[in-house]
Amino acid sequence: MYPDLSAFHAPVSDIFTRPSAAADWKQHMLNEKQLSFFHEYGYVSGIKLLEEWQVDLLNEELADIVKPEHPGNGLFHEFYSNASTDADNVLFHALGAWRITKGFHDILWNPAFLMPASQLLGNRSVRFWHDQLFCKPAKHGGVVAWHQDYSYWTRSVPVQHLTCWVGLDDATTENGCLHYVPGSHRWGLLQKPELAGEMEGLMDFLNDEQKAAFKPIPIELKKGYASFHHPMLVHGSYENRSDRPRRAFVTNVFADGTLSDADQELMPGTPPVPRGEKIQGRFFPLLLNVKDLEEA
Ligand SMILES: O=C(O)CCC(=O)C(=O)O
Repeated sequence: MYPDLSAFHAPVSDIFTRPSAAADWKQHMLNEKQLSFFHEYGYVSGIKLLEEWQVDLLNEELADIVKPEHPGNGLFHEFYSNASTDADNVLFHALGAWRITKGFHDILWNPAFLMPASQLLGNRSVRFWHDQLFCKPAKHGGVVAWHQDYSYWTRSVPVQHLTCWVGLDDATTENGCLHYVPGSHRWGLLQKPELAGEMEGLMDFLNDEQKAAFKPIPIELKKGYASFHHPMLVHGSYENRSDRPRRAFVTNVFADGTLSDADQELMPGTPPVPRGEKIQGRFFPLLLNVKDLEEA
């Protein structure tokens, strides 16, 4: 049987160094300006998370696990070689890579990700929700339709979630970078469209005021750089018709103490967490305990 790395709630390699002193954490802190930008607009971008050699390593692992015949494939919670139904608009989308390779496992404990994540969650402990791979091939890469992440996550309450998107390629408007609608995190919960379906599907669910304020901006990022966004922020990405792929790894977390609001499994293939109980256990590890910041 292929080893399931979800058994390990700490790094299993030395790809990322674990901070041993408070200063090691502090170097990754967002400043006041970045924090207030996030609260005002619903995102903050341009945060360096990975060195080039770490990106290369992750891309090597990715090249293996995108193959459906990979021996660890059964560990993915969801796996779509093409999440759209159109061969000319391909979106590779998979959840659960952290269970399969060392790099995608250990990236969850990357201090350069955890420190800002804790700050953006209000200086709270950070618990893992799930990961995602979003990859668009060159020439025929598909869209990710406008959506709010929380519209897919209402089985977990309250809303105290956070998304971190990190590029494994330089992401530009040409190869289908992420776009945000600044300020839309204050629009309340909207209906959820088909993720790899019609780009503009969300428009049917917006009122006139929201339509008028719908002014997306591209988030161009060098590989290894990240963008954090609020769970209610409207975002999406257009096709990739360029000569370059656009690969990305996404980590979704919530503040420790988030509860299940479903009697069914929260993630495919995991035991249910009864409604009203705290989400924790093998598939939802605590990534950062704020107490560790004081003791480091
Ligand atoms: O990578 C993309 O284009 C979409 C990513 C996304 O929807 C997310 O990070 O929540």
